[in-house]
Amino acid sequence: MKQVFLLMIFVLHQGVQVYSQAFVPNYDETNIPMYDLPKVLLNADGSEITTKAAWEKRKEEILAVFASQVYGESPIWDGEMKVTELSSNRTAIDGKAIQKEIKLTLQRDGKAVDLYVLIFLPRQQTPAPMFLGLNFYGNHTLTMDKAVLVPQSWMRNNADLGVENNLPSDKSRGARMANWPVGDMIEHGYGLATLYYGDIDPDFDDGFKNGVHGLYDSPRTESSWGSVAAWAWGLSRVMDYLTTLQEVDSERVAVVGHSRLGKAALWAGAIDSRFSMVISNNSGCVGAALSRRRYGETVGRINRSFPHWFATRFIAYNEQEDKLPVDQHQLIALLAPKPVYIASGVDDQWADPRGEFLGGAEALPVYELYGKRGLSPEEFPPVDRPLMRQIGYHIRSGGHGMLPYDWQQYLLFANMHWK
Ligand code: GTR
Repeated sequence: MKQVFLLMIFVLHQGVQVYSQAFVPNYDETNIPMYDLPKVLLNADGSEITTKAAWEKRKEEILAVFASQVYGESPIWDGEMKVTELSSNRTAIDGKAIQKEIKLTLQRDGKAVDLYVLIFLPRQQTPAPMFLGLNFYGNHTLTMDKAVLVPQSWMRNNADLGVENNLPSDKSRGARMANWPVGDMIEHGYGLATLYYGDIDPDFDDGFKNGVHGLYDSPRTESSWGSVAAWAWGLSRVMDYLTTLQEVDSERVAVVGHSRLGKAALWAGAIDSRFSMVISNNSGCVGAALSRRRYGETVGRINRSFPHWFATRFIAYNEQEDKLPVDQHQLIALLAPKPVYIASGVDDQWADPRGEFLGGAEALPVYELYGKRGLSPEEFPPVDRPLMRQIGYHIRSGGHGMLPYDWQQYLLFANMHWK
C-alpha cells in the first residue's frame, strides 16, 4: 500500500516537472476552459449586494482575501521618513518644469532604506495633479540631465537597453525617455513622480529579505508580502511624501505602471484610497487579466518563473485557477468608483489582451452601483480604438511596452476626469 502511494507521489511529481519544463501557452480563444467567475456583487454567504454600504463592507473582505491568498499582507508603516533634496532644476523641459531629485530615507528599528524619487512639476500651474509610477531601469533613463543619479541599489538587467553588463551605468542615461513623455505631461499641466522599482525591493528571490522587507523582522508566513506588494507599499510611501508638498494636488494623483509594475499599480490603488486614478499598462497575469482564462501566462507559470512576486500561498492555485476565491475582475471592482484605465498591446498575447479587457469589464456591476459607466463584457474594441468612461481601455497595435500612444490616451483620460 505504502509503495503504491509513493509511486503515485513520484508519478505526480514527474508530471509536474514535465509540465513546468514543457509549458505551452494557450493562444487559442476556442481552447479557453469553461469557467465560472465569482460574482462581484455577492456576499460570502451567497446573498446579493444591492447597496453601496453593503459593498463597502464586502470590499474589505475581498481585499483581505487578495492579501492573504495572492499578493501577501503588507505591514502598516510605523517608521520615520527623512527627506533630503539631492538636486533641483527650475528650468527643466525647456524652462517649463521644475525638476527635483529627492531621497526618502525610510527608517525603522535601526534599519534604513533609501528611495530616490525624481519629480517634474509644471512651473505655471501648481498645485498640479500628478502621475506616480515606478520605472524599470533607474531615474537617469528618463532624462539626459547628469544631475539625476544612476541607482546604486540592485539593477535587474540592462540587456533591453543595449548595455552589456548588469551594472547600473551612465550608458543608459535617457534610454527610456520615449516611454515617459514628461514634456507632454507638463504641457497638459500634470506633474510626474517616479522612482526605480529596485530601490523598494530588488527583483529576485532572496526569501523576502532585502529592500523594504528588511525593515521588518516578522517571521515569514504563507501570506507574507511578495515583491509586487512591496512595490505597491513603496508607492504609498512616496504618496506620504507627495501629500506634504504644496505644489502637488494630492487629491488628483494617478498611480501608473507597466507590466509587473502595472500589477503593482493596481494593487497600490486597491490598498491605498489616496490614489484617485489607476493606470495599468500591459499588466497581464495577476494584473488586469482574468486568471481563469488560462490564456498566455498562467498562475502556475508566473509562480514558477517569479516565486518572489506573490504570497507563497498563491502557489496553491497553480493549475487550480477554479479554486481561487477571487479573480482579477474583483481587484478592479475594489478600485470602484475611481477612474481606471487598462491598456493592452495586440501582439502582447502573453498578457492576454481580451482577459485584461474582461478584468475591467466584469467589474461593471460595482461601477454601476456607484452610478458610473463602465465597460460591458461584449464590447471588446477593435485595435487602436480606445473606450473611455469611468473605466478606459484600449488595445494598441504592437507589443509589450508603455509607448507614446499609450500616454496620449492616459493624458486624454486624465483630462476627461480631472478638467
Ligand atoms: C514577464 C512576466 C509578465 C510581465 C513581464 C514584465 O516575464 O511573465 O507577467 O510582468 O515580465 O514585467 O515585463
